[in-house]
Amino acid sequence: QEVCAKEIEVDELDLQTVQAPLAMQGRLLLIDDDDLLRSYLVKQLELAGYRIDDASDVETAKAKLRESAYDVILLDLMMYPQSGYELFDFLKEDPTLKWIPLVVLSGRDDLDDKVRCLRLGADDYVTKPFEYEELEARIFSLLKRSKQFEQMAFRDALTGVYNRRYFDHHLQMVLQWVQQDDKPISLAFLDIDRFKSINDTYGHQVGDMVLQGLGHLLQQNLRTTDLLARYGGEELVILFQDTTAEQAAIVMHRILEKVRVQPLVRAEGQGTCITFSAGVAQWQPGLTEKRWIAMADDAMYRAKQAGRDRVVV
Ligand code: GH3
Ligand code: MG
Ligand code: MG
Ligand code: MG
Repeated sequence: QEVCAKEIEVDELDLQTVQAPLAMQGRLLLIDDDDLLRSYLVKQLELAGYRIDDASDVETAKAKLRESAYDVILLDLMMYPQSGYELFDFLKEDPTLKWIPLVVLSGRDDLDDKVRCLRLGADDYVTKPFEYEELEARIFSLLKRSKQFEQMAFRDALTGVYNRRYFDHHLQMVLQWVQQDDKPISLAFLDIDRFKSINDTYGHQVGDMVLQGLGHLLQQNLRTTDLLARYGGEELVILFQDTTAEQAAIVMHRILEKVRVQPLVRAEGQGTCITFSAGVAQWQPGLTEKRWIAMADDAMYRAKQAGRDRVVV
């Protein structure tokens, strides 16, 4: 049965992506040991629409940076026991963190500090005391740039989810952190079942919409600490922080139950549902990146072999 592309209506409920104002898309991390300044800035920036986390020392900041994705970092220099400078190396060594715009908030209006910070990778240097309006405007401007950069370098153009490049970088870093941490961490590989027949039946444009719809649905059903990326054509991968394989499988299964009945695309008033096969693998001490991916991929292959439309651990 042939369906003309013009007759395809994207399910509005599923695909309507309301573009939030820029501030609302911005997630900030504020690192400062001054409690008063911190609570003031958190309050002001939240009112302006930003999502903001804060930390009063470098170690706490590192932990937060490992857990969540931030768009702009605000960093105080004079802190105890570690100065703000201690964070520069940590950021520089990470292929994804090093791109996050960094604003230094410093009490020192000192030429040496300014030059040193900018050379080390800071994007801006603001001297305390500052006017809130000016700081906010600087954050806004950096955010605009970083959103554009992220879109081009780290996002998949079709679905908007992270791309393979970002995923590979991120996984590399996660494996360095995971050695020091005893929280479980799991990987899920997902491959759409018989996707070729969707393309053959409805055309590539509908196939593309199905991919977009699936990306959107996954994003809505995952936590912000879970990382979703497009690994290949119709293969997606999810990295679950602080999650065992069994817990990840439950999440994947819940999503599978949704896509079975919830049309991602409507063609001629008729909804097209899909199924997928997924494989889950939990990281174990000694596992390399490659082996870990292979384990999740093997589990996914077993799901296909067993008849598709299922999740295998
Ligand atoms: P299986 O259940 O075994 O996974 O069957 P399948 O048809 O999904 O698998 P196969 O690997 O044979 O085909 C994958 C198809 O996905 C072929 C390719 O045309 C399609 N595909 C890959 N990327 C895209 C894309 O970006 N858009 C569209 N529309 N199709 C894509
Ligand atoms: Mg200080
Ligand atoms: Mg495939
Ligand atoms: Mg497939």
